[in-house]
Amino acid sequence: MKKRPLVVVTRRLPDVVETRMRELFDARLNHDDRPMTPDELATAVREADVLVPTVTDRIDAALLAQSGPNFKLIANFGNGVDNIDVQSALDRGITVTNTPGVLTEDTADMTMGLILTVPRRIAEGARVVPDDHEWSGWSPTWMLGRRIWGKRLGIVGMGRIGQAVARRAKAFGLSIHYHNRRRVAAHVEDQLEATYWESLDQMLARMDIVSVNCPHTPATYHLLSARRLKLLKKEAYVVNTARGEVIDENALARMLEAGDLAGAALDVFENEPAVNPKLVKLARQNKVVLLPHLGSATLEGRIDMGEKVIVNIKTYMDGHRPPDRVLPSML
Ligand code: 8YV
Repeated sequence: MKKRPLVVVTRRLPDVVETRMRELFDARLNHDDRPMTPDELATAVREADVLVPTVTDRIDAALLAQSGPNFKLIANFGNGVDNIDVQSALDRGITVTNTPGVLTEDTADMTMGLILTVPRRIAEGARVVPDDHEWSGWSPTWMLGRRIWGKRLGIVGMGRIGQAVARRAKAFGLSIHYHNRRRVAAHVEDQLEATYWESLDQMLARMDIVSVNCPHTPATYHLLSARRLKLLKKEAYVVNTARGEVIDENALARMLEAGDLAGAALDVFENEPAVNPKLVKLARQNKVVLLPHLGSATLEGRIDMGEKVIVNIKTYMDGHRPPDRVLPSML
């Protein structure tokens, strides 16, 4: 009988996914409600055939140098693979896969929800529960937010998620603008009525709301730098459901604190799972909305991601190329 591969999963997955994994593999599942420690990850790559990491697990060259003779596959539970040194893995004959396409709509829903909410949530004095636990009665000038209908939305990164955000935002009456490494196909631009900006600087200076939807790569690290953030209008909002590393968080915090930006909503952070204490303080001052990386966090989406992980592992173990193999050229 063929030996079942030892598969180490770094975080708890939906029950239906874990049940299937136990049926198919020698599954070692981490049910502690915390990330695995570096020592635990080192033991995993030393002993396992397959590792299933999530976004906060750093799979770098130093860890991969400790991998054992059986370790051949990193089946990432997630679309973004910036947590993995893909080139080092490939140099060691280790295949990397991810879970593309199944979290697009959920992440776009969350992004659109933040685009709609933030200009109203960060209205002056707006509170979920007023401090005095009773409201001073409705007034025409009470907690005034900002209209988004008719405003300009600048999307940084027009891939699957960026385009899904554009489809939603168009339906809400926003004017769609985007900056991307490459211009998208003309028919896509036409469908979305989207305006391409070759210059990110020029786009940022003219937008009312900016949505970050690009992957984190060496080229996009601090793409929204302190210099670029200063190009934004004071009444502009920033929404980030992509990767925290794309924005210079400290620069953003300084602008929010100084009132040089109307507000922001962040679902991702530079040093996850830690959150910049300056942002936490600003959240208490109602100048920023913070979420703990919930963009794709639906039960259906997590199950779809888990099923893609299982297919990638099974395909690889059957001696075939996994459908979601990641190559450095794709990043
Ligand atoms: C996932 C994400 O939840 O898939 C991604 O790239 O950022 C999230 O939507 C996360 O990766 C889970 O590991």
